[in-house]
Amino acid sequence: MPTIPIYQALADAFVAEGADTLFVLTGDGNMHWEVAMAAHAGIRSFHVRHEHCACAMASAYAVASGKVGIASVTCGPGLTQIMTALATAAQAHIPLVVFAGETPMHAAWYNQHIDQAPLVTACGAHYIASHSPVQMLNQVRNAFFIARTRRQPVVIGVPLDLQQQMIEADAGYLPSTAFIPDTGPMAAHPAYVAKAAALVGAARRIVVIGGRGVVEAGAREACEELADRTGALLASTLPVRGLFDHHPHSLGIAGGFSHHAARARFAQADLVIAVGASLTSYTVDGGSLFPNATVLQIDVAPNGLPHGRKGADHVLRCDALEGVQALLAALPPEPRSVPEWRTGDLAVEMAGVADVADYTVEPGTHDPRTVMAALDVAIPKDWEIVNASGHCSFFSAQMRGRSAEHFLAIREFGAIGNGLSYAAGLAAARPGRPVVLIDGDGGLMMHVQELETLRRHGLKILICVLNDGAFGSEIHKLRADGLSDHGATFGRGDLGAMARGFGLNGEVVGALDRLPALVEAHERGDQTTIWDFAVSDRVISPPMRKTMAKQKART
Ligand SMILES: Cc1ncc(C[n+]2csc(CCOP(=O)(O)OP(=O)(O)O)c2C)c(N)n1
Ligand SMILES: [Mg+2]
Repeated sequence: MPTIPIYQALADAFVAEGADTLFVLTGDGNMHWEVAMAAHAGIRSFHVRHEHCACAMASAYAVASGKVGIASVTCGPGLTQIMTALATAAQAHIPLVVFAGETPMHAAWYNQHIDQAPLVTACGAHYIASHSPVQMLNQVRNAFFIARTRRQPVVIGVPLDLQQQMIEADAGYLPSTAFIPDTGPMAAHPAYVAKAAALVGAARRIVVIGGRGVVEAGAREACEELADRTGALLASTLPVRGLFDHHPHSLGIAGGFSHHAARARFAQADLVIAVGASLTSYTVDGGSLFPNATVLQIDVAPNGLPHGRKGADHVLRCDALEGVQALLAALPPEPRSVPEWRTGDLAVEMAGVADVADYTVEPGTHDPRTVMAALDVAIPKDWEIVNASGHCSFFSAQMRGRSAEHFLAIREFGAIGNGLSYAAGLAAARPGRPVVLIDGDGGLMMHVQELETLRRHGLKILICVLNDGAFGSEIHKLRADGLSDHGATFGRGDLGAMARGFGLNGEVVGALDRLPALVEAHERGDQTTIWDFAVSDRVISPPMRKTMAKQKART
């Protein structure tokens, strides 16, 4: 049997697991493995400037491609850099495998040594310390098996001296997919379907909320049929925003980011049917969105206590499509007419601005709502949209008529600074597709070094910055408490000039009527573009107003 270095065998096993795209920053702990990976035909490696971004890009790649995301970092300081991205991936149930080195097994001392396992497990990820040459490839299979079946990030640590040892080349590696049982779709229990049908029969004002499970199961049309049969309205969670936008009785987003017209309807709902949605605190807006509704949940993994709050009143534990179809079969075949609930003017109301509060903006600044409305008109409806974080994300989430498949938002763990990485991961997953990132100035600046990565790898992204010159989320809360906002205000530098400094395109956008021409210019170009919109820091989003009201009530 010929022998090869362990790092080579490890790379071969990753490729056998279907790895095709790698996000990496190299050091002693992973450089040999990375070169062995890159030597495989068909592997694309994105070399980034900060390990956090490798992990965050791989996360977005996994979400956008449906594959396991692959990132790699070196041992010690490389690994400690990815804590935030790892925790986010764990909370978002993103399948990820991170190849990390470990410091040498046989050294008396190594300056980069740290106990890696507790760092990784504290983030909610799984750690595999791979120290046995005999088990080395089995551990790669275990890592991918766990990532795929538990939807959990896994870090494999292999000591860098061990990586150089020789093992027999194994041509018969069987990937983890060969071991995942095919259980078929999960069907609903008939007795529970009958009870669900009775709940639906007794309700008059129903809202069907679709989540990620609807997209994954291909249950969108079935949900619409359920709504049309029962005279219900439709809504979606934020991650699949736009799911029912084309439907005349859609309320858009359910949750803290709801349109004011949707919020008023939700308050009157007497039954919410949550399909493939885990009823997070975001979706139920901390429990305040539909206080008068009974909740029926159709989900493969219903949780009775999501985010510390009561989950559903009745549950169908099954796939989204199976459950909705079973419920439809148990309901009267004739569509029910509920004219007082399905009023004709909903679509007109929803087409209006999501928040109508009156604010006067300072001269030389835009109202972020006006910017987003203009962008929504100027940017073609089928472009990929990445929603980032910060106060401004309320405004950017309000774009309409864009399908859930072309929208990416990973909000778990609540970190800012991921927008660029998520847009890059999405662009890597969908080559040739136009990608738009809408981010705040603070979020963009946190990992601005990745602009260089975008340029070097030719990733073309349109970055729209809602630039309030501040950490908006902080200044509004500080002001509500009567405290100085000096530590969260930075002023509005020229982010267009900054982009040009990176060899990209960019400008400060004043007159919004230039947007159609600017979209055309971006389409013609072959580089990332930054549009810097100076937005007022006086316009406050509804969720922020709610937070501020709570702060004021406290004092
Ligand atoms: C990693 C991390 N650090 C700090 C915070 C606290 N934080 C939440 S929003 C925010 C401001 C973001 O600023 P920007 O991207 O400009 O958006 P804006 O709120 O101004 O619209 C900060 C600092 C966080 N959520 N995550
Ligand atoms: Mg800001």
